[in-house]
Amino acid sequence: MASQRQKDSSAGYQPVFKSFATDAIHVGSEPEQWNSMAVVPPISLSTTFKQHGPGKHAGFEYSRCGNPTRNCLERAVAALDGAQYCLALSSGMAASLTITHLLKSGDGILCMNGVYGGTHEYFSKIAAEFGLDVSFADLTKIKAALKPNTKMLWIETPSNPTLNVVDIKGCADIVHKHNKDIIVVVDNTFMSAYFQRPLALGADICMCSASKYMNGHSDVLMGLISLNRDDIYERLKFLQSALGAVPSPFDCYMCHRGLKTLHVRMKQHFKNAMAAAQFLEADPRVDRVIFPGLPSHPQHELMKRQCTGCPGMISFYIKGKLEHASTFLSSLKLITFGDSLGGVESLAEHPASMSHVSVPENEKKELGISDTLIRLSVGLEDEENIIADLDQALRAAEDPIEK
Ligand code: P1T
Repeated sequence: MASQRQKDSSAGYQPVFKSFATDAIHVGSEPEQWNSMAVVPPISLSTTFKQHGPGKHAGFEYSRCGNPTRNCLERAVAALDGAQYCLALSSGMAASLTITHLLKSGDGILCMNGVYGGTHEYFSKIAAEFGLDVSFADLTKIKAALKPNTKMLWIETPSNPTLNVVDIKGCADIVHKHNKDIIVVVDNTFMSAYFQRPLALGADICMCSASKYMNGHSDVLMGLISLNRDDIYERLKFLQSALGAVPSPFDCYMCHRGLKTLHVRMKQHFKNAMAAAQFLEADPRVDRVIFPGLPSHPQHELMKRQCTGCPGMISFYIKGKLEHASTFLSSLKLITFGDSLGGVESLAEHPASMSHVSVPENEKKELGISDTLIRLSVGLEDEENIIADLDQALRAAEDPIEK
């Protein structure tokens, strides 16, 4: 017990921000915060904490409201996102749910077209039924999409799965000029804190599914919310505890551990993905490759201005029909055919029938989520092995297995 005593549990942590790598490894892991001087933060499993008397406690009361291990993770993420505050939730969707509870019935939420299927489903099938006025729009025409009741703008960049890059600063400036109280939220899942800093670009809230790159090992479900505004933080902190979608101390420990190698992992994801994207772009069996790091990407210049690199996410259209995509996916040997992304192992999925299955057919068509679209999450294996696997699966798909 005594060895797990935390001496400093202040939520209003000031970002250190001297160096990403140094902060990733040290912020939240200061040995001095524990009586034992542990270099690795201990996992505090206790759900309750002894209090001195009514209203008198040492910083923690009940684990849903605050937990030492979660506190360490939140301080680390805040530093990496250039934020004053961070709140950890039990999944990316739990983070989205908690953020939308900032709104009231009748308030408008403007969400960009082409977001993650689960986000689209939550906004259109759940939030809308609870009285939020949900609309989806192409953000290149953002001015026309704003309504008198718009209270929140939801951006996901690059978008899942078509990797559309949105101008965060451009959108935030327009929206805040229209009404400074509109809360601009950026889903930073794909870029991670390492490649993109939405708060520095004018966003009010940066959220992500840490189940992906931030944790990076496909073994934790987590959502993270970072922000600088005191007023929104107070409400979100209340919502985190009142709605109760909090992560376990073990998951907080795991995610905090994953963060310490984020900078190393992201550089290698970028390098491997660039090699795979160049291979696919030169391949006659592929119709079109979407990778923001390639000069052929429509928002390549914007990506270079807004981000410092690209994650391992590539989407491409295989030539042919559904049978060609299916045969490609079932022929992969090294790359795993499965949901999710952002882990050390390469993954491939079929957005039309998996991550975006809930998006209505007409919207999928408009967004380009066709039967031949394949999404890759390029991992950290040797790039030669990844490319060889893509090559052999493309070869197998030349002669597709008819279903
Ligand atoms: O799965 P969860 O941690 O709840 O995160 C939801 C989420 C939010 N935002 C983006 C951009 C996402 O990609 C996701 C989850 N995406 C997948 C599981 C997927 O395969 O695309």
